[in-house]
Amino acid sequence: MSATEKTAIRSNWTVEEVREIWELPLMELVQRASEVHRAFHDPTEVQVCELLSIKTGGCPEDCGYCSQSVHNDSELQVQPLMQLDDVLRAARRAKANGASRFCMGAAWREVKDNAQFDRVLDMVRGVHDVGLEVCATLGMLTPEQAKQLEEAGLYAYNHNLDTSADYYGEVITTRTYQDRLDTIAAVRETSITVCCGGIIGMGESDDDRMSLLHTLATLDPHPESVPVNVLSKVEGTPLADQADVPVWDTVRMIAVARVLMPTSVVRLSAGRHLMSFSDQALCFLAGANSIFSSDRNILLTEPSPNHSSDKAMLRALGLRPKALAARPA
Ligand code: SAM
Ligand code: DTB
Ligand code: SF4
Repeated sequence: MSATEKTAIRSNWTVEEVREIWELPLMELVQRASEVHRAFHDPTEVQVCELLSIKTGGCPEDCGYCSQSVHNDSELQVQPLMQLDDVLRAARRAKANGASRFCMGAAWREVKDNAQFDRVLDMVRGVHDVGLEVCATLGMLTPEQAKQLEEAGLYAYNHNLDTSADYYGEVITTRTYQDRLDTIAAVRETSITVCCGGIIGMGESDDDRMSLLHTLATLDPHPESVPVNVLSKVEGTPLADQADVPVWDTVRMIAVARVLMPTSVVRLSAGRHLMSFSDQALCFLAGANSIFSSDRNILLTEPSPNHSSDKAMLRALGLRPKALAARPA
């Protein structure tokens, strides 16, 4: 790889170029991704994020992977929107545990202009005041709602494309790929950073994975954060019986994302609870530089490694949690 290739940030990748990178022998690919990673990031740092489900279950969307959909038969207990104080208490705990980003998730199809959204805006202001990067994932947004979140101090908005445009309809029928792209565009009109990625292990083909990466890497600019989720198989959902994802597939997905989107933070997200420290070490070598960690062993509703095991892992690997650079504006 030439020095120019190492430093070029491009949004004009062709599908053929993505395939060429994808098809590299795995260790060659990891080596290349690692070089890109080192050219753009401090390879000893990992961003630690904490997730909190602020409104759980009862979601009208039919996402085939999700425990929170009313269309799925999971055992989940529905919980209404949390109170502000409880959220702020969780944010302070997250900060004490070394997290630099706090992400609030709501099982909503879209944000509605009502008292609940006003409460979420208060949560954004409050978590910002705790001194953390505030992220939210609340479903679809209008441009006006994105503006309100920006004014409240939101740092990032998570809205995943999940899979390829072609495979999308196999997983979700209650909204379109274009709906997702429209919300991402609404966020882009503000200063809020975009967190957008997907899930592997839903029965999609390699072509679908490449297509998702191509879509993400041809957004201009690239999403600042790219979560790579491995399906957490939830009993009672249509995807409960999917095959396990070999770690090599996760490593390949991360490495190609790293090569295509050099400046983005690539987050090793759902599914990490089933990975050994050495599996995760390979993912960090391949360019992952962010994780979700939890003090309750839970992501939103599914299992997560906790802060103490993650601290032990980072220590063993000679990695350290990324500090907040400066208080976000
Ligand atoms: N309702 C909002 C939405 O869908 O955008 C926000 C919450 S939703 C749970 C956030 C993301 O989590 C989804 O887009 C999906 O990519 C991921 N996710 C949900 N359930 C998952 C599972 N069982 N395994 C892996 N990722 C999952
Ligand atoms: C993302 O890409 N992964 C996180 C976060 N963004 C919101 C969510 C993972 C959810 C895993 C399933 C659960 O805990 O319910
Ligand atoms: Fe609802 Fe989000 Fe779950 Fe889909 S992923 S069912 S939109 S909570």
